[in-house]
Amino acid sequence: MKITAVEAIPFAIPYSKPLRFASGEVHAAEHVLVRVHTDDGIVGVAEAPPRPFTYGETQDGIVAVIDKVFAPQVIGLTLLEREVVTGRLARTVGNPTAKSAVDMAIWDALGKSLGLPVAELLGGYTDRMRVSHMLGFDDPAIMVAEAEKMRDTYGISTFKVKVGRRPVQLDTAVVRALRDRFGAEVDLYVDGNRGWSASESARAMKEMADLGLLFAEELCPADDVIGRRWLVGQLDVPFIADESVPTAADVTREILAGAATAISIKTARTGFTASRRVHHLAEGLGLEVVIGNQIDGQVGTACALTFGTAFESTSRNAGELSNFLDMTDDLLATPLQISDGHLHRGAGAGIGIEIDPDKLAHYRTDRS
Ligand code: MUC
Ligand code: MG
Repeated sequence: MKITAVEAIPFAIPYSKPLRFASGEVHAAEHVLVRVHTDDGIVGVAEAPPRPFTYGETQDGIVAVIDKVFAPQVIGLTLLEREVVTGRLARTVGNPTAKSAVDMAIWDALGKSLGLPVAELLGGYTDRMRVSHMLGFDDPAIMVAEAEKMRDTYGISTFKVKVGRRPVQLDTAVVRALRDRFGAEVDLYVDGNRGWSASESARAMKEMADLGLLFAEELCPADDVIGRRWLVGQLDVPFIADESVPTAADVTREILAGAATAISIKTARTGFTASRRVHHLAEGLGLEVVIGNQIDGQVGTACALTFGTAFESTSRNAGELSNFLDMTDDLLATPLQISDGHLHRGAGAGIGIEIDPDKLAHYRTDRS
């Protein structure tokens, strides 16, 4: 079970429909596939999605930090020394998705070595999750039509509506149009990606008070320290911290400061090892959690599903597991399938996926 090599392979897969939100937009999945090899011939995989507007990472930077810093730190360790890996990677500041992909590829290799699903090694609570679909910026009618398509095609009935950075009236009109179209058939919540001020957020939430929202996520920046506390204190729905809580320590700080009352867990930024710490911390603090999406491809989605299905609290709310539907293709030999509004995890060992070598050869960008 000794780690012999770590590969960081950049690839690019176009989106059929770009995703737009307050902090940025994504037109192609320019991610990094991480492969961890062992001396037994096992290969563990995971993917890192660069999100410069959220964590400052770039695709080139992820490849470089893995090749030059992380790979030499983990080669020679065994798959069972995950806390040693965590300690060594922690010597480098930042780089959350690069660290997480290395961590999750090691877990995948461990599961494959043991012949067991990682979801069962982590907790084994369930084998499926309800899916929440994220609706990116567009005209209200187009966003309603997308929700209809998601409901009719995949049975999805929970929607996270992107808001912020455009006229407040336009955002609230979208949420109202969704509620008018679907009534009580759907669950709705909003995510501002820090795009409103605290006072704009308060006004918007008042305007939407009759729309039965489940949550409000990261409506204004956590750096607006007093404004954010003022906002969170007056809301009657949980306020989810997402990009403001990339580490367990950030969760503690934001929650104790009254700057959030729930958290998003994203395996893309905390892997399995640190997500488990965040999950246990949330349980100890009595916080509601949502499995979030870092605009993951199917590899990343399988990782999020693995973690989400491992515990009761992570599988209670619908998980954001459908962004890959906006991509033209993916790397898996057997694509993930959402049906009846649920995603089931594979029964296979590790994270339960297999990379299609032809697809990887086609989409990787490090070889001509
Ligand atoms: C989300 O929940 O915010 C968009 C930006 C980011 O960091 O993650 C995505 C989705
Ligand atoms: Mg968010």
